[in-house]
Amino acid sequence: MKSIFGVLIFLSQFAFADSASQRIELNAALMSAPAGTRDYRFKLYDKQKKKFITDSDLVVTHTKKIHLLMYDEALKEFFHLHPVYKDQVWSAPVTTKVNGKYFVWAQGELEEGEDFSSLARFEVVNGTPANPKLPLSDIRKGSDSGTVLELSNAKLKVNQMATLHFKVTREDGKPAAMKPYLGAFAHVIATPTSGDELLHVHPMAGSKPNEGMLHASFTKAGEQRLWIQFIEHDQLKTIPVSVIVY
Ligand SMILES: [Cu+2]
Repeated sequence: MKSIFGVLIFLSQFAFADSASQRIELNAALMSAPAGTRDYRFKLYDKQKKKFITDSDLVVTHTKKIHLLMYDEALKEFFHLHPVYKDQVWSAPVTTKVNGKYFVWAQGELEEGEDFSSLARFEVVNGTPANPKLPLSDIRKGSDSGTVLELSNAKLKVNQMATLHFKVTREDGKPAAMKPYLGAFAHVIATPTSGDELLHVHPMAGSKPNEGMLHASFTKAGEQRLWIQFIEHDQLKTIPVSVIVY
């Protein structure tokens, strides 16, 4: 049995837009760029303190100061980056090949203990055609280079805490070998199809080494994309699945 405290701790990680997210503004150097590799450069402005956030204004969460999450409107392209702070600017190299409008979120925690999750938009042009925006439906199983992830089919209701069991297996029959990624058993990043909300939660390790338990509450009904990231056999896996919230 899980205690309610465990649930609360996981939820408090990075909730949807909250007061600190309104407070911290993501000011990117570029709103649009040709496909290819570039540094995504930005500043974080604290509207309350009326100053830009430096490296020392933040505490480390899941081994990094800032987690930068980027995905396109079709919810197919996905990047989880860790910008570094230098000369008053945060930056992370990113290679985008596919055209489209992207959502970019910078997540972190202020020294005073407030989490923030700040959104900017970015457009990629002159690359391969944008992914079509297709229905996601309920697909709770996916794989990445031989590693298979499956979520249990618990029914999900809007604004209600749900428990999803999380199981990792391998196509070659070997036992799955999970190792923590960025200080967690796995990282789950979820967004509704509108793309403009973000939930970032961490499943707990389960009783078996290849199993976990994910507690999540979705604030919007409809389809949700989930990207699930973990390390298995020393390789980072990123597996997209999707669920429907009623
Ligand atoms: Cu995470």
